[in-house]
This record gives sequence, C-alpha cells and structure tokens, in this order.
Amino acid sequence: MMPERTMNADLDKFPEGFIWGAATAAYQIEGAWNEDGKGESIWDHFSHQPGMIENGDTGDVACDHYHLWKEDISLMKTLGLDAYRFSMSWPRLLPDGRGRVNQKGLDFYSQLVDELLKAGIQPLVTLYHWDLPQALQDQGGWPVRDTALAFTEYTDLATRHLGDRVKFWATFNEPFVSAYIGYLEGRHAPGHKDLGEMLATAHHLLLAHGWAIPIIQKNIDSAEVGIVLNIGPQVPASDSDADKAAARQLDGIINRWYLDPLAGRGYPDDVVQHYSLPLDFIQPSDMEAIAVPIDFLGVNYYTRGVVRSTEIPESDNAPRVIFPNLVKTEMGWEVYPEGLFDTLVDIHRDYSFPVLYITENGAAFPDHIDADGAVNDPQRVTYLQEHLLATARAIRDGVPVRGYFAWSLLDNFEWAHGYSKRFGLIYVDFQTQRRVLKSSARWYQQVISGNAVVDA
Ligand code: IFM
Repeated sequence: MMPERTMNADLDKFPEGFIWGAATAAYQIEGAWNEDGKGESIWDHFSHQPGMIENGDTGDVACDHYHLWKEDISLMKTLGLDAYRFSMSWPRLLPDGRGRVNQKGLDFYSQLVDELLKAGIQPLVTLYHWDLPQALQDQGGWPVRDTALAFTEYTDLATRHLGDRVKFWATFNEPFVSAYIGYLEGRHAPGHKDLGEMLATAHHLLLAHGWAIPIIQKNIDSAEVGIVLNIGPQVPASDSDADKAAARQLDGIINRWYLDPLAGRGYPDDVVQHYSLPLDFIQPSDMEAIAVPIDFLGVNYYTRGVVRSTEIPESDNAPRVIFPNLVKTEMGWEVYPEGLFDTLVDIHRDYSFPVLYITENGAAFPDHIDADGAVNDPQRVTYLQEHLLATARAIRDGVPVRGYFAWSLLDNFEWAHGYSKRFGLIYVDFQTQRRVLKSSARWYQQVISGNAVVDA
C-alpha cells in the first residue's frame, strides 16, 4: 500500500493535454450477438457451452450497448471523457472471418464514431479484444498462421472505413491472455490446453500485429498505432534463490515474451529454454515484422504477482515474506499501486517506447444500489486515486505517459466470471439495463475537469 497522504495541488496535477479516458471491449458490452448479420465469435461459442462461465452467463445481451450506444456516449460526455477506448467485433464486420462484409456492422461502428466525435470524444479502437470469428477457429484459429493473414484483411477493411475519423489504433489487447488463458489454461475461449498451441498462438498474434501496423499506416496518414499488453511486476515471495528464479521466469512468460520481440530482441532465451519446445512456426523475417516501430505501447495494469517456487516444498524454502495490510479487490487481486509506478519506470528504462498510455486500470468491488438510489464505491475511488498518484509520480520521473483509461466505463461481462464482477464507473442493472453513475464516476469527473487527482 502507498503511504496515506493528502492531495497536493502541484504533485497531483497532470501535464496539459493529458488524455482522460475509459475503456470497454465489444464482447463485454455490446450484446446483439447474432443481430444484423453478425457472425459467431469464439466467445459466443464458448459461453454457450454449459459450465464454462460462472452462473451460465453469456455475452448475448451484456450491456445491450449495441442498442444503447447513444445513451452510453451521453454518459461519457457527462463524465467529460477526452477519449474512449473500445474494440470492434471482427465477426460483426466479417461474419465468416474473411471475405463477405457485413455492411450493418460497419455502419454500427461508423455511427458510434460519428457520435463520439460530435461529443468531443476521441475514439481509440482496439482491433482485437479476444472475439475471433468462430469460422476461423473452425479452421484452426490462432495456432494456424493463416489467421494472422486474415487479421490483416480485417484490419484493412476497418481502417479504410473508419480511418478518416479514427486516429488511434491498437492492434491487440493482451496477447498473453489470449494465448495463455485461451490455449493453455483453457479458462477462456476457445478453451484449449496445449502448450504448443499456446506458443504458436502467441507468435501469430504478434506476427499479425507486425503485419497490420503498415496497413493501418498506409490507410491513415496521421495514424497513431500501438498494441496493448497486460504488464505487472513479478516479485519473489521470499529471498530464496528458488523464488527469485520462479519470479524471473514468470516475468519472462507474462511480460518479456511480448515486450522483447516488440522491441526487436526476439524471444527471451531463458523462457525459450524453459518451454523447451521447438519454435518451428517462426519463419524468416517474422521477428523483423513483429519489431515494426510503434507510436505507443498500451499498458494494462491491475496488480503485481508475488511468486513462490513450486520446485521445492514450502518447508524447505526461505521464510515467506509477509505482506502487511494486504488489500484485495473482488478478483482476489492485491491492491498494489506502487507496482504501476514500477511498471511504468521499468518499461521506459528497458524498452523506451515513444509514448505509453495506461489503457486499462481499475478494480472490481461488490457494488449495489442503495435505498436512496445511489451507488457508493469508496474502495474504487481509493484504488483509482492511488494508481493515478503513482502515474503522476512516474510522469514526474520522466516516463512519457500521455493518457489514462479507466477500466471500465460500464459494469460488464467479466469473461469466465460472467456478470459477477463489477469493474464499471457506471453501474449497470442487467435486468433493466438501467445505468447509474457510481460515486467513482462523479469523482473521476472532477479529476478530469481539474486535470489533477482530487480528494473523494
Ligand atoms: O475485463 C478485462 C479486460 O477485458 C482485459 N483486461 C483485464 C480486464 C479485467 O479482468
């Protein structure tokens, strides 16, 4: 935990032009899973199988944003957002993954962008936030190289249609999560558990990113392009060599496996050795393509990892470090704002991407509507406050963080947890689709208008 402190006007001020935003993703909010010609995605498919999602929830309706997008944009306007990060649903545009275009899908995003711009809100589009067209999964999905090619066709279509109005483009959201949880742990779509598939997936996601960047730049003169990674420090649970090695390994698996190739260093040797599988899916010039220069790196930060070796029995290991006053969110994730500061400083020192955006940061807590109709979420306010103070400190130390996107604008479908975890600044009653601004939203509104972290 960061030490308690009061707000100080100078220290908590953000640079002029700092971008204040909020983020969502298509499958988590849109609903309308099979409306107006949309094709099935791997998340439609996965969530429709019994037992995959808590309470049997699905994204079929979600926040019904496909129909309520106007109301949602007016809420964004109320908050005073400078920018809104959302993802496009690939199968809404290309129901079969490639080829046949669904004009109604294009129209949906086109009108969304127009309305955002009318409200003075910059769109930042993520092209892929996990909802691969099922038709491509049926042909092998991400472990198959051709899927990366299909992604470039989708990128071309999306950027040709929206490039006159959308300047900020992120190719992928959290490729680690797509690859590791979807293809190795099996807790996310498509629910596979295969190390070889996971490695090929990770490579093809990065390759698709590398191939897509020049296409976006060709279609849009002034495009700002990047990719979004989930990054967090992985620290040893004790001073034992075994724990230190385990932490280093997890840092390699989660962070360096993506950062190193994007920065032109190839896959980290220590992790290649750890996997000890042939990486025979890598073809000549792939690594060069992946290392294409980008304008920004998006950083999604929620927590750190405290890592203990499983190689030696606990009794033989060094005494475990005790983390006092450990506060957790409803996800069971430690609240550790200092980790955001460390992450920003470390990435800047080790990789020097031109600009960093915090593309996601936020917390799930068990919110409810009080008798007076209000939703009070002081824990979320504290979480956001502390993380913003950490961000301000990193900026003062020279890290080029240019914007912050709270996760999430709305309570939404939290993947395998369904609707049981609420991350929103705005409460959603999933029975009625009524939206209620939480106290954190009101607080964020003041932060944005003052361009500074303020007291609750
Ligand atoms: O909801 C997710 C989001 O889709 C990706 N980043 C983490 C969030 C919270 O788990």
